[in-house]
Amino acid sequence: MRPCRTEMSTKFLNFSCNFRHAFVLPHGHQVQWFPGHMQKGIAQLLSRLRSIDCVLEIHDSRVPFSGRTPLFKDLMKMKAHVLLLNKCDLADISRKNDIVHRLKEEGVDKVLFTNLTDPKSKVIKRELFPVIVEAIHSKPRFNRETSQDYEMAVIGVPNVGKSTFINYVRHTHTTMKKKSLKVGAIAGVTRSVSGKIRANFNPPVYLTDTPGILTPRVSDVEEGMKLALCGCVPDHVVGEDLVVDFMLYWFNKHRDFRYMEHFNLPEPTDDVTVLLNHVAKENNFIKRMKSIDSNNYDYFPDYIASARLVLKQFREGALGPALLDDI
Ligand SMILES: Nc1nc2c(ncn2[C@@H]2O[C@H](COP(=O)(O)OP(=O)(O)OP(=O)(O)O)[C@@H](O)[C@H]2O)c(=O)[nH]1
Ligand SMILES: [Mg+2]
Repeated sequence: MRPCRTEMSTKFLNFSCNFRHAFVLPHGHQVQWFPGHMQKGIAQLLSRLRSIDCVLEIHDSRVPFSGRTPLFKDLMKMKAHVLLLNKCDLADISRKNDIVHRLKEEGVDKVLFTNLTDPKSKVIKRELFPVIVEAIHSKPRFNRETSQDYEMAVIGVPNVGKSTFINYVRHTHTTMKKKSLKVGAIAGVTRSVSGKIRANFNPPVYLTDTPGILTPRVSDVEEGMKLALCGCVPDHVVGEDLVVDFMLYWFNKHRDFRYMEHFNLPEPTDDVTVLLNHVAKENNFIKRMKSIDSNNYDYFPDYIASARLVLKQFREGALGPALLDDI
């Protein structure tokens, strides 16, 4: 029988005394990704704001409280706002009510949890439009007061599922079955603000896709690393091995040793090279390099290949559902 989480945690508790209490980035490293398309996207979004009735913010439900760009919090005060916590198939949302409660305290009134891998999502089919319409009518629409149609901008940090959401809604609520937007499992697929995309006939609803936008400088290291772990920042920006190191730190900090069982490690570790070495050995990830002093080849464990595999498995939920923020 597999040991349960608490059994495992107790068994290895003495290991945890020596684990890190804070995550520190190596000197010269920072979580910073603000390419030109984000700056352009912000300008395009702001120029369209007059015709927008509601901002639909999509965020990753594994980090319900951290990583939201400050610009979105400002937009939330100006426009009707609905927060979709997406990818809830990968998140531990057993304390859903507590999450909603805390978000309410932060001024976020309308929250929906979505899983866009579920082709029969009841939330998208039944709950979404009534919640949006209610949000829109709870705020003045100014120049759009008499307008019969609803226009929304879909905003959020990169790789949270904004384009997937628009394709999904369009597919569910209209007869236009062709996918209109490009999606992908890496951050930064959408590079500019789209035109209006019809997403419903009655009432007429139009959605505008936007590029994922991050804050120019993420000052809180752990907040930035959580985004990186969820894939909202491209791996090369921080470094795959560093992102895995953060994952290890996070699991150990919460006395959650499921990584040990998943990767077949004999005991918990706080040293990322131990994990990467082990994964390299198990998967035969070997790097061949020519020696400088002889014509022979030297063989090393391929840490980058190992780190990519670990991250892929974490992000696909193979280690189980995660909630990276404390409630
Ligand atoms: N597991 C899971 N994956 C999802 C979900 N929604 C979207 N994805 C995946 O997340 C990845 C990113 O989706 P996109 O729609 O391209 O994300 P985006 O927010 O438009 O990303 P940018 O254009 O880079 O800002 C894709 O591989 C989607 O298949 C979900 O609910 N669950
Ligand atoms: Mg996109």
